[in-house]
Amino acid sequence: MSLPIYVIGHKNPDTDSICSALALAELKQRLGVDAVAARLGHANPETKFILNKLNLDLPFYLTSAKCTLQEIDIDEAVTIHDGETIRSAWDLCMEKSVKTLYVIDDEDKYIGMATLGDISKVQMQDLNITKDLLKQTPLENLAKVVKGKILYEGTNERSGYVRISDKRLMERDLEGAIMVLSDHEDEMIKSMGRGCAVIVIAENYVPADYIIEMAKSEGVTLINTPYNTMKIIQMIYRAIPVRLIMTPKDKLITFNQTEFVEDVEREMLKTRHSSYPVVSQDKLVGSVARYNLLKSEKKKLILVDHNELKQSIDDIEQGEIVEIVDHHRIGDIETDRPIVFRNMTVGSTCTIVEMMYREAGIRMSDTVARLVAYGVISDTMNFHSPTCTDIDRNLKKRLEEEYGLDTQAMADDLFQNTATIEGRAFKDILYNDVKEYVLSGYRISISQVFTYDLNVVDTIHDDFLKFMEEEEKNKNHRNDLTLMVFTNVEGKGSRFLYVGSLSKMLASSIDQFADRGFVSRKKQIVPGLAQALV
Ligand SMILES: [Mn+2]
Repeated sequence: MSLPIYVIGHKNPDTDSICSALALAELKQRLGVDAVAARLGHANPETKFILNKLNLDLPFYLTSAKCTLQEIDIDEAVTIHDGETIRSAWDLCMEKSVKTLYVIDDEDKYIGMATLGDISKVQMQDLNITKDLLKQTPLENLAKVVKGKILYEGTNERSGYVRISDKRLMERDLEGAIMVLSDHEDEMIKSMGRGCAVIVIAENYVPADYIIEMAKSEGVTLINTPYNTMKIIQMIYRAIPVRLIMTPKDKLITFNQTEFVEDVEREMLKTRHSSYPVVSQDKLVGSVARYNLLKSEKKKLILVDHNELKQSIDDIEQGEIVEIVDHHRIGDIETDRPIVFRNMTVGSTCTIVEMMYREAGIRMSDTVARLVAYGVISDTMNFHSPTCTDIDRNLKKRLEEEYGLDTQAMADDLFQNTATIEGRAFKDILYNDVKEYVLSGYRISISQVFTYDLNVVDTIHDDFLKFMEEEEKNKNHRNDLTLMVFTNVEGKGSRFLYVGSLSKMLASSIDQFADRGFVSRKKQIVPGLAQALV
């Protein structure tokens, strides 16, 4: 199994990060790379509106960069039903070249493990132990293991002892014994008279009717077999069912296929089995050994629309970053190997992805062209934001001329349907698009929401401030400044609400942001704050 490369946007995904992930994943696929778009959080209503419009499913939610057992190659679990004989178990081990069999019940549920060691022990260990096992062995197993036929099934209880005919036959305790006899009917009569439970008759000898009649009246089982007495004795102990010699699962380590490889590795170090069962809802899905873990690869990741650790998947160090496509400041990510790191000062990541299509000489599909259009419309406030560049405006032209898209109509439709804060929960407004920064040692979080009508902010002003203060109070680690930015969706200015210990100190600077018509968090607000904090 080889895993796809995951193309992921940032946490709290915005439209650009989802659209660019989808568009880049498709480009990679068309270039022959097994890539799949993923996301690191819930899509916002705007993105959902777009995907719905384009008839696309949400990308898959990637929750960890670590691999689980179901994402790496493991071995087939060779299984055997618990009632099977240890002879069948041995044959199966030889046939499949394995030392371990996983035992399942009638419902195919995993119940234990039997190793070659467990099987050979039966032949080597003290007969007293084996006798107890043989006592519990079903009659059908006894017949099966000697390729025999049950001529009559009696009721006598078995002791577990196996006896042959010898000079001292009449001195021995034959009560409940399994007799292995040849064609001597007088021995059969004697054994039955002394209370044996089973007579296994060698070389297909069919006893006379009166023997069968006697068996019926004495409660003795008669089995005949093509084997000779020597072979019968050799085989008879192999009739023991696997369930009697297996180690039950509660005494063993079992892994679930959703467990992480590194946790499995740690658990394995505590024990020294050669392989372990992997289950899903009590059913076996495979067998895992140390070498499976050593051979397993890390998850490969392409980051789009972000390049900072805290904006990416939590355990990113467990994965392998193979490429970054972004339009934000360079952050703190380190890699072991050289990678393609494409960072450009353009309005959206989708803009860069479209360049990559052109560089590869591949025309975007209609759906990808629309994804790219929505991505850039969303990220540049329909080409009005200060982050918008000539490169973005050229893209707009190409989308209109070469792909026949009406970007203004797309933007109107999108914003009218999604850009409103009216009726939205405060929690949703505050946390829908949050970015955290450390500036001059201060923890600052900036939330941004876009809306058609900024006047709505007046109606919620006091309540929203109260809400922000409450939220801060409940945090273990408070921000020095929490800033909520309400921005007109087409870039016609913003309104600001803020709480935190820096509020007083920064109040006049932030008021100026409003006067100066700041709309870009990245290009205007963050640099503005940084300057005010120097
Ligand atoms: Mn972006």
